[in-house]
Amino acid sequence: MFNFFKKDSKNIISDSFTALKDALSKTSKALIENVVDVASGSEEIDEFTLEDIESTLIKADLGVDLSVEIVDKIKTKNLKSSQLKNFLKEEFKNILANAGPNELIYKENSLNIYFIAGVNGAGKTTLIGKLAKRFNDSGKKVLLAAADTFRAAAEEQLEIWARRANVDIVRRDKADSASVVYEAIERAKKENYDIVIIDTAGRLQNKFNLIEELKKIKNVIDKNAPQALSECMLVLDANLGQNGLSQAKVFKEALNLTSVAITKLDGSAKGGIIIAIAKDFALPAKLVGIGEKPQDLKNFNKDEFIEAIFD
Ligand SMILES: Nc1nc2c(ncn2[C@@H]2O[C@H](COP(=O)(O)OP(=O)(O)O)[C@@H](O)[C@H]2O)c(=O)[nH]1
Ligand SMILES: [Mg+2]
Repeated sequence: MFNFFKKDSKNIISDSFTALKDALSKTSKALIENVVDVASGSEEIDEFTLEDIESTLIKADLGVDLSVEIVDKIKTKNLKSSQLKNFLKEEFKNILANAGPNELIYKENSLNIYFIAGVNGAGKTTLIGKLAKRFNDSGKKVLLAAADTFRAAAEEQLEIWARRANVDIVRRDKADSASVVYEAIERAKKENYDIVIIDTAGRLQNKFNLIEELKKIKNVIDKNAPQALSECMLVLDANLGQNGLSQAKVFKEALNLTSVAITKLDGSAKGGIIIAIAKDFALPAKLVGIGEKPQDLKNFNKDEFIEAIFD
C-alpha cells in the first residue's frame, strides 16, 4: 500500500490541521460541547440529564441506535459529568478504529479502479477531479470514466475536471454507463494505466433503476478486471445527517462498499455522521471534503478528527 497523502509529500498543497479544525468547529459544538453543557448542572447525571444527553446526541446526527447505546453505557457505568468528555472520546475512538483502516487502498504495479457512488449533488465529480489531480501530480497515469451518462452536463463537468487535472477521460455522450466503464477498463489495460476513476449517476428518485445501473457497472468490473477494484466508495454530503445513514443503507445493500467519503464538512454541524456510519455499517471514512478548492479534499485521519472535535 502506498500513501499518496503523507504530510511530507511535496505533492500535498495543504494538509493543515487548522483547516480541518475550522471545518469541524460546529460539529465539535453539537457533538461534544452541547452534551457536556447539558450535564454541567451537577456532578451526578440523573434520568432527566440522560434524556437530554440522548436527544442532544441524536440532534448531532449520531443516529438513534448509537445515541441510545451511549446513554445506556453512561448509566451503567454510573459516570459523573466530569467524566463525560473523556468517555465520549474513548467511545468515538473505538468506533472509528473498529470500522477499519482509513488509508485509501492503492496497489503498486497494477490497475486500481475507484468506483465512486452517491446521490446527485453529494460531491462525486468534484471529489474525482481533486483525486485525479493528486494522483496525476504524484506521477500516476489516470483515466476517468464518465459513467454518469444520464445528464449531459455531468459528462461535461467531468471533462472540465479531467482537463484541469491533466488526465484522460472516456466519454461517450449518453451511452450506456456500463459500456463506458467497459471501454475505460479495456483502454486502461491496453495502455497501462495505474488508475481508473468511475463517476456514476445518482438519481435517488428512481432508486430501483439507479441500483440496477450501479450493479451492472459493478459486474463489468468484476468480469473484466476482477482484481482491480481498489475502492468502492460512497460519497455522502455531511449536511444530510440522518438521511445520509439511510442512503448508506441503500448503497451498501446494492454494492459491496469499502469506504465512504464525507463532503461539505466545512460549516456543517453534522460531522458526527462519520462516527454513525463507522458504527452502523462498519465503513471507514477515507476522504473528507472541507471546501471546493483542490486542496480541500483531505485524507481522513481518525486521530486528527478526534483531536479536532475534542480539543
Ligand atoms: N463547500 C463544499 N462544497 C462542495 C464540496 N464538495 C463538493 N462541493 C460542491 O457541491 C456541489 C455538487 O458537487 P458535484 O461534484 O457536482 O456532485 P455530484 O452530483 O455528486 O457529482 C458543487 O457545487 C460542488 O462545488 C465540499 O467539500 N465543500
Ligand atoms: Mg457528478
